[in-house]
Amino acid sequence: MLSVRETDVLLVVDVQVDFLPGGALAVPEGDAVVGPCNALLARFPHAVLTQDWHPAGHASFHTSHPDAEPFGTVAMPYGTQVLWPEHCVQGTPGVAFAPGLDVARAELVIRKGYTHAVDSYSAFLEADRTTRTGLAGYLRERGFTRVVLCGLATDFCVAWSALDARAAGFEAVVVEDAVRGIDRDGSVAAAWARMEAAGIGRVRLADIA
Ligand code: VGL
Ligand code: ZN
Repeated sequence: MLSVRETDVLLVVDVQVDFLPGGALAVPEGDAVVGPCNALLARFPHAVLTQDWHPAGHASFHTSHPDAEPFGTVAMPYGTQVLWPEHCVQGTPGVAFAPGLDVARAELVIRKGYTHAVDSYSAFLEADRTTRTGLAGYLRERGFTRVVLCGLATDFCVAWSALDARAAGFEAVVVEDAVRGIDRDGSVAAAWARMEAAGIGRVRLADIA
């Protein structure tokens, strides 16, 4: 059970056209999170949306590396990078929020992944684990103490954002029926295990009062 507090902020992660079925990097059942995210947007007093926001030719795209396949990996200065199909490119239709998402309830949209040579699954810290997006400072300045997460994808942007929220000193809770994962090589189960080990809560929509 989770009782909503005035110091809670809902973080709606990457509910964008390219992550929906038919999109450039479709998450299985990605469209199933829109209704639950809207229910959460109606329930929580404050909300922030994130938007994956890559420049054309971004280093996380397989097309930016000679002979690379989608979902392969490459060594980057900051570690191993999964190579994705081109997705969420600034100025394309796929970067938009999912149709029907109640974006009007959001007080802030935080964009990430705009640095050409560095990816950013996390809404807090880029993949170099050094460059900050400013979100932790914003949440702290607003007096929020707990971050409740929903959206896409469980095993990448949701998990990394939840882990970094926790590392930044916030409580973090993921709403399990308001997220969906990409799930490559058991990555969804691994993400839940990492989140559990970090003290991140896991609730269902029906458990929120
Ligand atoms: C995401 C892979 C690449 C996500 C974003 O939103 O989880 N995954 N870019
Ligand atoms: Zn991305």
